[in-house]
Amino acid sequence: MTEDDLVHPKLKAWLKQTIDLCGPDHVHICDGSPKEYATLMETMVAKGNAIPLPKRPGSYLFRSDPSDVARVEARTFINTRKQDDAGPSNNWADPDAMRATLRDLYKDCMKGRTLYVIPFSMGPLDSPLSRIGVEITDSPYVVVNMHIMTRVGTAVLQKLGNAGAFIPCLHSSGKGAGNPQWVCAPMDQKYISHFPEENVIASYGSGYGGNALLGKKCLALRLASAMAWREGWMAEHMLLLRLTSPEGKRYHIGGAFPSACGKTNLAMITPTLPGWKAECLGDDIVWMKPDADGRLWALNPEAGFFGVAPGTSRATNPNAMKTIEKNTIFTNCALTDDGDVWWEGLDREKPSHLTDWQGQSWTPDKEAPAAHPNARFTASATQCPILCQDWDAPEGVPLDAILFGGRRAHVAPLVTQALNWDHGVFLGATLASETTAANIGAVGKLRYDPMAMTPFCGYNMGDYFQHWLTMGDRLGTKAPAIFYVNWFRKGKDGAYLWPGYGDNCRVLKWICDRVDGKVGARETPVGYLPCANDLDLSGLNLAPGALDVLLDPGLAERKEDQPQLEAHLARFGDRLPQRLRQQAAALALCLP
Ligand code: O2Y
Ligand code: MN
Repeated sequence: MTEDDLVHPKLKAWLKQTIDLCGPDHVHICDGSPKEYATLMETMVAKGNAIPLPKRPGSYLFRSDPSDVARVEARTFINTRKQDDAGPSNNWADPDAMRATLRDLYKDCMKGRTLYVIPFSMGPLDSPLSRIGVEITDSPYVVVNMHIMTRVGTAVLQKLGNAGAFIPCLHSSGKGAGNPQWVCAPMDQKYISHFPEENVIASYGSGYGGNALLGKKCLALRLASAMAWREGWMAEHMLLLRLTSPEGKRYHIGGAFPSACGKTNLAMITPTLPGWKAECLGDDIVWMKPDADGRLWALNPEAGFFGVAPGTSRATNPNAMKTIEKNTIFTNCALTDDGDVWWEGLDREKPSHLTDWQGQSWTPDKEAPAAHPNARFTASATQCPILCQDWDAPEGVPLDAILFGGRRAHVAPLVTQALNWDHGVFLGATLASETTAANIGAVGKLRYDPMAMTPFCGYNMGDYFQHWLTMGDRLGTKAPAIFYVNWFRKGKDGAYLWPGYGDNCRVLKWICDRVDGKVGARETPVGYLPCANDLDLSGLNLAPGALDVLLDPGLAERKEDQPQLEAHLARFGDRLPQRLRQQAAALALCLP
């Protein structure tokens, strides 16, 4: 297919304008076929960009430039006409000024390169919830990743017809001259730009992950959250799973967790309780919409996983390990001498020799890790052994429960149920997590990350909180129940009190019982807590006294958090909904 075969006048015009601006040598319109994927990989192998992995059929290792290894929040912008509409959680730039800056950077940036046009759908093509994007990029690495992470190709163009709506997503790795294996621009020239008032995305200077695979964080979260606000649905940073009880009853659970809280592990949980079955519907993004039946229906708009490799192992996530046995793209992992990938946390024994993520010889005496801490795997959802058969059902699945969770050594109990929807929104709005070595910044520092959406909400977060409250009003008694979980509470000796991983199903079971009204609970100012006997702890050897700490509402400790919590809420100024102020006041009154 060539530009001349395109039948959509707006798409044709945008493509022509982009070709004129970026000046590529060639243009390739992606059909999304396996042949296209194979040809691109062959070309990248021939150029030394991709390393085939003989131990994993159809799999390749890529190494990025050391300066281009993660999403760059400092270079991510929301460009609204009024600064206040982007809100305090976003970097803002005036749309006209940003357009002018980008125009200069994009000018002739694709000289000597091929411009790829990637028509993609977020969500199944036959779903009314889905949205179509077209990414133009000069990175073949982006094309192969988009093949896995989204639905790409000719069928999308057919669905678009000659008048369908699409979101233009322009990406260039930038004009950087340094590294021929991974082109990118210096940090101060990187721009991950969103224009929510025009539904346009423009990214320049980074070829990595969320900065470059524009369907994911840029479209499916930042732009989609703003669209959802305008149109009456929700775009959330959540995992989605189905749990089936031994009696065969199904529960669908969404969960919002900041990074380094085990979101992918929970999405692919192997329950330790006999008879319980978990199926994965998604590990990162959920779109939700009230249906005619009054319930909230949920859908994962992605088609793959872009997961963190370090820490993933047969012990922590056996289902992820099976997912990535073949047809997987690895980025910034270490390479073993027999041609496999390796990362910290994969197994107890470190290999005696590796090639590290920067291509250097590595031995265990080296202090620096062999794999980059943000090394990634890209794998199709269809390779997940516990993928739910309804993962691409056009209507999604009806949601029973929403979890919020963070990493807290103290303060937050193992699980609480919100007292009502407004209280649940307050729990989400005050979601806080302690940083780990995997985050940037000091270890153990408390960060508020409302609904785990701080880097991903494409509009003013005060308005986002109000949108959550409004959705609750609309859903009424059919709203999913909201819970707050914390798998990371520690005892006085600094050891974790809860085993986590597959044993988290014990908490999920209590949640399902609460949804069904099968168990009572203890009402406290922070929510309904399980009575000790209602948690199924059969076969579990918790340390003596551990359960008392795990189920302690932590009121005295919360008192210490109060100044930080108040400062966090104050950031939203007069856009903070009155109903959340009331929740904060009610909590403050109950603290010792
Ligand atoms: O560093 C990146 O570009 C990846 S960020 C990411 C990838 C998959 C799922 N979640 C995230 C995130 O930052 O939340
Ligand atoms: Mn994420």
